[in-house]
Amino acid sequence: MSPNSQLIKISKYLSYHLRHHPEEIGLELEPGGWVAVEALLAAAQAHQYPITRSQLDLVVETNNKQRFSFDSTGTRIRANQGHSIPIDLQLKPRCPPDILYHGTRDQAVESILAQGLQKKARHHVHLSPDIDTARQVGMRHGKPVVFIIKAAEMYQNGHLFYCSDNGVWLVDEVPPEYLVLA
Ligand code: HQG
Repeated sequence: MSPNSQLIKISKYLSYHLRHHPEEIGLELEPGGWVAVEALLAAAQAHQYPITRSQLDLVVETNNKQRFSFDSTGTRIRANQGHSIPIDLQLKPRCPPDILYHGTRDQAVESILAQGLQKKARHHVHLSPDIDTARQVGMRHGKPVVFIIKAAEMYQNGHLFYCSDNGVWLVDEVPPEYLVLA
């Protein structure tokens, strides 16, 4: 296996356990979604998925979407966003840029225009700061379509926005009146 594809596999393993199913390897996430690095490496080892500390460092450093962070002491790790389990990322509300973007598949457009964007299985609706990223997110689901989100207007009307450590903007919902097809 090439070093790169090995790191992608480790990233997927980490996403699965740090965002969705920590209990499958006996982990419990602390407030903020953190887990001790030592506990994570021991749990992975105990479940036939040994990861070295230097492999973990490389994944955190080189991951294409900066999906994971160490805390300031380097002793704890978390996924920056994308969780389905109920954890509080302890992010502070922030003022968003005027416009944000959301990529989806063409088959969802009609329902989104009627109902707005909903968070589905995740904690938040995920919004991208640029149209190219949004298009790539949409491509994961099918033929991509991008919505422009009137973020400043939403913010003025009291909707709270958060920004994850890797630059993904998070909101509870986007009602249809703030959506325009790009
Ligand atoms: C759609 C990846 C019909 C929504 C990405 C999306 C992102 C509706 C899907 C992150 C709807 C949920 C999140 C409605 C929303 N009717 N469809 N009313 N409201 N939807 O995967 O935003 O690789 O939970 O458009 O890069 O695609 O995991 O959300 O298509 O940042 O790090 O319901 O996941 O990052 O899909 O992706 P998802 P998403 P990672």
